[in-house]
Amino acid sequence: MTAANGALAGIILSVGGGLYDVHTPLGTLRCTLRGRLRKELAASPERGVLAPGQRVRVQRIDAATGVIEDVERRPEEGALARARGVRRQVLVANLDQVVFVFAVREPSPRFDLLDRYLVIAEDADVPAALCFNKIDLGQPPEIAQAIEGYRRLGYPVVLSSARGGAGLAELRRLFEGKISALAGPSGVGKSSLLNALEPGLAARVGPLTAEGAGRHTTTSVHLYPFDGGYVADTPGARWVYAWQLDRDRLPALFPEMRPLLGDCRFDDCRHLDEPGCAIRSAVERADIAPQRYESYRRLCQELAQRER
Ligand SMILES: Nc1nc2c(ncn2[C@@H]2O[C@H](COP(=O)(O)OP(=O)(O)OP(=O)(O)O)[C@@H](O)[C@H]2O)c(=O)[nH]1
Ligand SMILES: [Mg+2]
Ligand SMILES: [Zn+2]
Repeated sequence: MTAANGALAGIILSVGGGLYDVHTPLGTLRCTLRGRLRKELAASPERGVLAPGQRVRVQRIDAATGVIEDVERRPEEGALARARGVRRQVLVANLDQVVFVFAVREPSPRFDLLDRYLVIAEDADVPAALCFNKIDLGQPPEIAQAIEGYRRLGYPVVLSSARGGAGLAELRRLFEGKISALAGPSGVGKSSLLNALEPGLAARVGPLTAEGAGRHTTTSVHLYPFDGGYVADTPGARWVYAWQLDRDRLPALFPEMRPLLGDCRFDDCRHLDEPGCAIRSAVERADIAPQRYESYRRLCQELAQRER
């Protein structure tokens, strides 16, 4: 708890205006950065800003405030990041898992976006789980079928309703003792799920508008202490970006492709139009879902364009 130098171990919950809310064994403290640390961080690729989830050491000033003295340096482990110009911005650090949330209806799930999220999680080596919310609205059969496909790939799947309470116990078990982030498009019910698990946890819930973005939707990443762990609510939609993804690595980021990767006729097969491609044969046999393969093709093209 309290170290020899009097500093407290803590974890950053939120960041804003140069201030950091840090959860410590003595409560949540609003902290500034020690000048020396600020200078050190300014030279880092993250541009001097620490992310929620980051473990730090804090010198307490009084019951409500403190100063961050030190940072535990493992910024790449379990981090979800987005590109910001040429810089990289870590949105959440230190994650044990990311839970991608979609709605079964209103809005309908965009599986191409889900595949993009999954690739980014695989690339970052953050375990992924899926949550399909709003099942009180009923599941269209083709959606239910697609969801089963993801379950077969090995991703844990929770069907939930923030409104009716279905799946909440399962989500609670999923979150217990871990640092988790909820990510997904706007309006699927991420904040609502957190509030259903613990009233007031993520107070701002937005109405679903025509554009899918309500006035009160989540705008910044905030980590909440929850059941011995932490859960992050992240802003909707497009913040996840395939940051410097290596195109050669892409096939290995699709779990259903991994076991087949040595089986193509050509060692440098991109699994697009080459003869003797084991991946395309698997798609033809329906061992790989055509929709997943489409996502692969799309991401592959996108990365090729960016390499140019
Ligand atoms: N029918 C139904 N509606 C829900 C459910 N969960 C959330 N909603 C509604 O969906 C809308 C969006 O919910 P939010 O919790 O704000 O969604 P969000 O994912 O946090 O959205 P962003 O903060 O914009 O990313 C609100 O009008 C909620 O009342 C659910 O399980 N069933
Ligand atoms: Mg929200
Ligand atoms: Zn191939």
